[in-house]
Formats: sequence, structure tokens, C-alpha cells
Amino acid sequence: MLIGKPSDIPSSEITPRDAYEDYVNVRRSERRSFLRGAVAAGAAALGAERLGELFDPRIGALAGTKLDTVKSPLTTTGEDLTSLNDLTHYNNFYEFGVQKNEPGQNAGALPTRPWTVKVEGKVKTPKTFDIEALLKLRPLEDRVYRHRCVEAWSMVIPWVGYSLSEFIKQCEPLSTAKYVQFLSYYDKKVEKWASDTSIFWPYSEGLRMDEAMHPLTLLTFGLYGEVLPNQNGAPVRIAVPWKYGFKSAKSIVTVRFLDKQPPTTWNDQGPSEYGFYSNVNPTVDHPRWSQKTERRIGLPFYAQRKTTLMFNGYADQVASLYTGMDLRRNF
Ligand SMILES: Nc1nc2c(c(=O)[nH]1)N[C@H]1C(S)=C(S)[C@@H](COP(=O)(O)O)O[C@H]1N2
Ligand SMILES: [Mo]
Repeated sequence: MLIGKPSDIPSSEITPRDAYEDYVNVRRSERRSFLRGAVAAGAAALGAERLGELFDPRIGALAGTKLDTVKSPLTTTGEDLTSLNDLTHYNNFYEFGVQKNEPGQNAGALPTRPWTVKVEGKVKTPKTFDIEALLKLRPLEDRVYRHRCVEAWSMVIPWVGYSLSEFIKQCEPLSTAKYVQFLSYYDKKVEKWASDTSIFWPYSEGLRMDEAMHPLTLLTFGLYGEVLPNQNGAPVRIAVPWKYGFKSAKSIVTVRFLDKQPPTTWNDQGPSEYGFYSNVNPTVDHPRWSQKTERRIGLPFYAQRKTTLMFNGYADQVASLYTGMDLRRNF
């Protein structure tokens, strides 16, 4: 069957299940030859830069490559998955444009190979990990997580990865390491959209060490059983399901262990609006909007509105990390 023509198909008509079946059932080789045919047929009529968008929602040289995965007990069940079409066309990745559709058009420019992740700061020995070694460090798990953006919309995403703690063990942090900082790839020639913002690049995020070591915190390489599309933060990103989406840095190149809380991008942009912790908390409103409810992307209009849950529904697993802390002050 035809892979997308997203502009013609309202996302409400593509069920997540259909989308997933398509993506696991269509063999990659078939899709590639289909794409070659489609490109040849369509190239005359369409601007080349739009072809990727019309025929396949995934962009990036390796996006869509199947990954070997195992099931994970740490998975959220019971909610419909957000379709691949929505996951790849409604993104925040400001290095590739501030509009939700822009990363899906522009992130093809991101060179995801070769790729290394540099580990520095309070560690036994600074090291550099090649992406291929990272992919093989632990079995890759399928893990469905709810994703709640601070802008009060949400998705349900079938990620692929393993607990960040497994990687951190390999980094051999010193006992003085209390925080971990993640820095995203930044090249202003590749990410020309970045300089139109007032953000200080590279994108920086951070976690307290116990948050980073929590088994739910995922070092993420894929979604829907395949290599991450570039717009979703290829080749490696973080996913922290109980925090607002901006805590999950994309396309990370540096992991730095620190004895102090690192500066982070959105906290730096607006300290009164975006805290360091940014745990999903329906009782603490953003100064400019409520956090009590969220809009689930891709559902029919009448079904979109959902009640936001404390810690995004992961309270049983993570609330104990914050005992004794005032979560209004530490928002
Ligand atoms: N480098 C980088 N990482 C980033 C962002 C960004 O702009 N740049 N946006 C964040 C925000 S606000 C969200 S909601 C998620 C979006 O991830 P998704 O597009 O894969 O859903 O990525 C986060 N990570
Ligand atoms: Mo976000």
C-alpha cells in the first residue's frame, strides 16, 4: 500500500495500529524500490525537497532501518499509539525550525554517521563512544511511553532503546558526580534555522544523577521498531517519560558529569516559566497556561482533551525520587 501522502490523509483516518502494521510489514527493500519508482514518477511534478514529505514521513539516511528489539516490562499499556505520521510531522527541534512541521522538512540535513558521544567531567577517564558500539551495548527494548510537552499536548510513543543507567555504568562516574548534562549536536551551517532564535546553542539539558539512573530514563535509538527519523533526534536521544518533553535532548553528542546543576536551554530562556525539574505536574500551571489538561495529538477532535496526570502517570515509579521536596518551588 502507499506509504503516506500525509497532506491528503487526515491523521485522524490513519489508525496507529494500521500505521504500525504497515511499517513492520512492508519490507524495507520493497519500500525502497517503491520509493525509487515514486521519486522517478513524481520528480517532474514536484519540488524535490517535498518528495520525502510526500512519500515517507521518515527522513534521514538510516531512518526506517529495522532494529532488533526485545519486549520490555517497563512499558505503558492501554493507550493507542500516536501514528508514525503524527510523530514525524509534529515535532519540536528548534535547530531545524520553530514550526512543528519544519523539523520534518529540514532535519534531513543532520549527518547521523559517523557519530560519537563524548563523555567528560567527573568520570574516571573521559571516553568517546561510537554510535555503533552504543547500539550494541545492551539489547534494544521496545518501550511505549506517554510523552507530555510543556505546551499542553501529548503523544504515546513506541520508543526503542535501553535504560540510560546501563550507559552511565560504562561511563564510570565519580562519587562527586551529582548531575548529568546532555548537549545536542550543533552546527550552524547545518542547522541554519537555529540562529533565527534567541536560544544559546547547543541545546542543553540535564538530570539529577538519581533521575538519570532511574530505569525508566531511556537512551533512545528508535521508534516503531526502526532507527529514529532525524526529526525525532537521530541517532541517539534521551526520553524521560515523567518530565515535560524539553528535558529529553535530541541528537546528543556530549554527556557531561558534574557536581553542580548544569545550565539548561529552556530554564535559561525563561527561568520563571521552565524549571530545572520540569516534572509533569497538573497542580502547577505554567505562568501563561494551565497544565491541568492536555491535547492528545492525532485523536478525533472530541476525544483529544485528557486530564494530565501527576508525573505524567508514572508517580508509582518515580514519586519517591522527590520525597521531602517542595514541587511548587522546584517546578
Ligand atoms: N536538541 C533539541 N532537543 C529537543 C528539542 C529541541 O528543540 N532541540 N525540543 C524538545 C521538546 S520541547 C520536545 S516536546 C521533544 C519533542 O520530541 P519529538 O519531536 O520526538 O516528539 O524534544 C525535545 N528535545
Ligand atoms: Mo516540548
